[in-house]
Amino acid sequence: MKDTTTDGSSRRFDLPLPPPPDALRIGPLREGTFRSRLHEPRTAVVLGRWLGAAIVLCFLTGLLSHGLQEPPGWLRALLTSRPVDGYRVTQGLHVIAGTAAIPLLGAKLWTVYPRLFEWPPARSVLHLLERAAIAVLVAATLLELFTGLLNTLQWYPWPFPFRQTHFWLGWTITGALLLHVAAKAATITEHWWRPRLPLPGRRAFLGTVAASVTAVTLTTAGQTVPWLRGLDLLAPRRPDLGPQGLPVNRTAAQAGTTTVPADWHLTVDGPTPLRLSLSDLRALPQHSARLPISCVEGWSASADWTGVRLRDLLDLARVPADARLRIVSLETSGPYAVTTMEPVYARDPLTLLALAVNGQVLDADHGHPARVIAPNRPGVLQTKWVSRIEVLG
Ligand SMILES: Nc1nc2c(c(=O)[nH]1)N[C@H]1C(S)=C(S)[C@@H](COP(=O)(O)O)O[C@H]1N2
Ligand SMILES: [Mo]
Repeated sequence: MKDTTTDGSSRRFDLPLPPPPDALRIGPLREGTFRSRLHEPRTAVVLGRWLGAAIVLCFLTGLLSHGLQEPPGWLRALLTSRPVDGYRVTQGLHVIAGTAAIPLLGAKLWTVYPRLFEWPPARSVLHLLERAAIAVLVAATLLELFTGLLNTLQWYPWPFPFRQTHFWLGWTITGALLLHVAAKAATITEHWWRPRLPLPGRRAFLGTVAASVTAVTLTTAGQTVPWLRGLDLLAPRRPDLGPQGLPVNRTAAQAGTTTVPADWHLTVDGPTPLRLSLSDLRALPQHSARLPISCVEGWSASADWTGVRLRDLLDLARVPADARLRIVSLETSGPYAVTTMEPVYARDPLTLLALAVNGQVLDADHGHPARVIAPNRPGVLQTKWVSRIEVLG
């Protein structure tokens, strides 16, 4: 133990810093400012475990969602169109865990915030670096949860792109969290197990935090978990409200697709190119599938879709089985006006160019005259108002 300081950092690689003059020790920097007994390591460790679990779950499900939205080359071969509800579950968990992390982060920061005023502010270079890593961790986590929450409300009051920022903050948090856990390893191990002597008030505090997490989860998870729908008081979306019983993210009016041109037809590229009117499409064999729309914002809803199997259209156009597709919408601008589809989805018997939903011709807001619906995919890729299917080779 002789190379280790009380907080577990190694002295051999460390440079001590001179203590600052005591005259600077004013305001909250004075000793005895923070009186609650609950600003102590066991409480911090218990909350850290819960928060850490939520962060890890968010990170893993977030990586998956990011990868599915723009699969890099190596991932393309690994994509699967099953289970049908896979993305609904992983993205539902992402938003549920992220929402639960908000009260957890609040409680954790309250427990440890007196450390912000610890004296001396930095004992050594290593201590300074450790504190800098915590500053990064706290700032990145606050920003991540804030942008994520606002994204579930479809509100983007910032000039940077949401998804890329959210993604890189996720990596920053993960790196800073690993450093934090490594730096605090000694404290974490010491306080991991339940102490013999309970601290008065700790159980009540942790119980209150657990109750808030449960309340927040129960009142928002109904946007994706059907049996919690009745409790869905705070979620931004009711998955059963909207035209034809489905919510809408971007309406036809917003996309500029309210009036479909009278000569609308679907073009399918390929060795035998197709040009099909709506009645041509209706004359082809129709299939139905019950598939969810699973929005990255965390709401999801299943519906009965009817239309032409995409693979039937591709076979008619003699498109090679391993071809990737580009799906082009009538919408001329907007991030989802053009999307890419890998062959596992394109060739799945459940993937439809849907013309109807829940027994009715598609509403303009759901993509009339035709939209893509495929299993186990993010909602952003379920392109509405389709006009052209191109072959990427
Ligand atoms: N052309 C086009 N298709 C689109 C979008 C869009 O903005 N433009 N939004 C997507 C998103 S984010 C979702 S969640 C689903 C929503 O489908 P719905 O409005 O039918 O529920 O459509 C997707 N298809
Ligand atoms: Mo979405």
